[in-house]
Amino acid sequence: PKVIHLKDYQAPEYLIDETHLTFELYEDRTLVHARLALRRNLERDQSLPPLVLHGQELELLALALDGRQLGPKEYQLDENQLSLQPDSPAFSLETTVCIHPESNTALEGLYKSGKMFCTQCEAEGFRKITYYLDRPDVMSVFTTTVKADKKRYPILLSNGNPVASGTEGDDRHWATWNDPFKKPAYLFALVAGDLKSVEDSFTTMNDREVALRIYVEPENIDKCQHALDSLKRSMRWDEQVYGREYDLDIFMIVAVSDFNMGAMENKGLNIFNSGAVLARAETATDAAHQRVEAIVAHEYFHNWSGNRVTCRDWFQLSLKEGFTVFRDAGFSADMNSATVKRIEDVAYLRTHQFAEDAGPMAHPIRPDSFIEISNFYTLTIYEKGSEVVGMLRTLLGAEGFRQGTDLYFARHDGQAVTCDDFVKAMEEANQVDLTQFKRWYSQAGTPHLAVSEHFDAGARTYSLTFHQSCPPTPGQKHKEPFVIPIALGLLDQNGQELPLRLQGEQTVGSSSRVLSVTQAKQTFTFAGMTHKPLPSLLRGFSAPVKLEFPYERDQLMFLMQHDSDGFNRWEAGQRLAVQALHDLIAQYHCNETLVIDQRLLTALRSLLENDSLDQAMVAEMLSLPSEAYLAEISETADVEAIHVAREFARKAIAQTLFEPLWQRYQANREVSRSTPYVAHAEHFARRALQNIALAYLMLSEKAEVLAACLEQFEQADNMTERLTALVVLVHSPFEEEKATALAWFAERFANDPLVMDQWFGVQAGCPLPGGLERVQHLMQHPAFTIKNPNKVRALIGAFANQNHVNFHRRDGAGYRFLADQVIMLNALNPQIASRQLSPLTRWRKFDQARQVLMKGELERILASGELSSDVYEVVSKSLA
Ligand code: HT7
Ligand code: ZN
Repeated sequence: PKVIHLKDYQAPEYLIDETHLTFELYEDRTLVHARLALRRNLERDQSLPPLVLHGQELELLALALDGRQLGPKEYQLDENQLSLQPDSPAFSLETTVCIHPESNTALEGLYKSGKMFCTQCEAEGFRKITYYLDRPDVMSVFTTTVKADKKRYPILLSNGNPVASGTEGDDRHWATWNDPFKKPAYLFALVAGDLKSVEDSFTTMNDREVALRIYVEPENIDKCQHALDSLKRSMRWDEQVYGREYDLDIFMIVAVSDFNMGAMENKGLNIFNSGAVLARAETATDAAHQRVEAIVAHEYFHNWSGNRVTCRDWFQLSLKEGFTVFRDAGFSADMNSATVKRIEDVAYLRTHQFAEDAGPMAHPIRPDSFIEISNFYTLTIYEKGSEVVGMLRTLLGAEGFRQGTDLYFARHDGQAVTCDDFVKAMEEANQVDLTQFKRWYSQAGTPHLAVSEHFDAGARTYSLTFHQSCPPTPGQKHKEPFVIPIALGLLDQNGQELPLRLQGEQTVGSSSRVLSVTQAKQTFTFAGMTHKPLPSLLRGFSAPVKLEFPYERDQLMFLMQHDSDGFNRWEAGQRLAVQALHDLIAQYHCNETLVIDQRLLTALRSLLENDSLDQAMVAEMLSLPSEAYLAEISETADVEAIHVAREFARKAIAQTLFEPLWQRYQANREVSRSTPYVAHAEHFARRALQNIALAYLMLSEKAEVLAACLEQFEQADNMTERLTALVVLVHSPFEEEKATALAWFAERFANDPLVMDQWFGVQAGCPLPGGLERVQHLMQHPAFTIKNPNKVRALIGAFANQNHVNFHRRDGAGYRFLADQVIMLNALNPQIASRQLSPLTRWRKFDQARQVLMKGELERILASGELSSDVYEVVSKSLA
């Protein structure tokens, strides 16, 4: 397969001003007629080179240039393109192709999800619909007519505004849509189905009425309100926080069951994985409600950051994705608890993105090359990309950042641009030079930041010295220093924040400030320090780095109680827990009796006994670092030791803190029992604490806790409480109750595929022995199908990513199982196949014996026959 390089980018030879499409949808084929108004891109030169259009899996039925049918000698066709020679700088091209959505299992291009037709064109799916310049810097005005059977497909949708509709004979009808905004083909969408909608309207900041519609299959009509409310909140927030107004007369969301990712921001017609839009109390957890809110916002925000201003090429993907994740995180923080949102995002980044950045697929947020762009919808592009935008905001301040985004949107509206253009807007709006900062775009890897301190009592100074380094990543041995914004404060013995003045400064600044670390080694000295302070470093996780500071455990306990930065209070607790867990892992390695550091238990007790704390924060602080995070921070991950140590610590917490946990549990469950479900932050917080308490309490195996758990499972009016009860039962030794609960749940929710996904996920993640056999058995369940990506993620994905002890079985059966699934998926759905591969790519993290087994499976995949470019790229880079 061909490697594509950023350095080879060239502007397009031709542009497409207008795109007129007509789709004739049938059960056994679809005909696509395209009429394109093309012209030479004079930015290149005045010559007339051949026109080379992308096209894959298309059967060409007719081709005409300026109205004249071309004969076979007048064009060249191969697997990936159609070339012909234009004879004037502006011309029209008409094509008719036949495609087969009914047998498209890759879910890219036009395909069928259940009984409905839908599309997924990002990144390069449009070329599976018609011959086209399928690249994001070719932007065109689209007019689309969809023709289909009236009864089967009463709803016919495409981008933009509806302009005409009618019938054709007795059985068929048609609708025409026009999108006045120029857009690249990856934002094209079409939907045809028997759908119902919920409707509302939104009045924009300039008093324009926008119709809002969410289309779903009829049985899901009662699960749309939360998404609709989230959409309205997103629209208002984007006006208030970024000054962005919606532009069309209608905004539509369609929920589909078969979808490779979460959702897609097609202009005016977002297509969503049903799991990212449907939510109601009885069937979706609090986490699912929050996910729906975040994804609805994310896709809506793309209307400006992605659609009005789009990417010049796919190397610039983080321009829209990193920025839009940053925007949706800001929205979620404003709608819920900002600190809890930050904690969740950082925990996720540090566990999963840091692992990616340390693995064989590591790449900068603006990659230099790729084989298959679908493989680059990564945590690095999205989550680290968002962190990079966040660092810009930290360095420039909220106001300067907003001036930068205003300039960016105004300057580039209607254009396809680069990450450099974004940074330039920030520079020019703020009169700053961000040349060094741009290394975050070009260098991969997670920087290490080792910090040391020096207190000089005589001089009354306190110095912090920062050493930054970044490990080599594929193709990048040596790294230049990054600009690392360090938000920090210094605490005195009473936990008070000290005013901060750097040596040489005249005025005393505020008690929290941002230092910019720009050199490999750099010292900052604070003046006026009568006593040695305790530093609170990297507040709010102000940069995506691994920070080391030699904190003593008592200091961490002190920060947990006194730090004014909520994120760092949590962070101190995590550091304390990691140290305590590392003790246990060391004891396990030496075959010693395990003994937990009592200080961790003391710290957690004082959290539980303090009623004035935010319950969501208490729940976060009670959660031990995950096994995946403990593996990520280990040089070599010892799966068994990590699991044993963490389970031992959980049991110690459950035993020592039984009373306060039981009290908190009962109090919160009582409120839950008497309060109808509300999807709101305060209620999320109450249930979060109740549920983590229940998970600890069940480890005691006491009869009264089992009874409470069963009561919660049976009586809860919402999925958050019911699913937690099911999870803790499944993880418990109460075999009879577990089996009864699982059977009852499967029967009760047999007709709800998204709830069945949760049922599969609970069992796939269960760390008790026999996990692989349980998963293999569940693959035979009538509700499971490997053709549905949500099912694959719920069962195979949850097993390989969340069930470490079972997946990493010593005999390698877990690895063999995953490789078998990847080989099968490679033929059906290459994007899903290559995403499922990622646990195997981390083989360097494990002991020698496991490394051999994991590599062996990667080699077996490589030798298994014809591989998609998606799977080939990940496997070959992992073995390199
Ligand atoms: N921009 C969207 C990306 C996407 C996608 C990419 C590859 C294959 C399938 C896909 N479905 C959606 C989603 C987003 O970030 O908003
Ligand atoms: Zn996105």
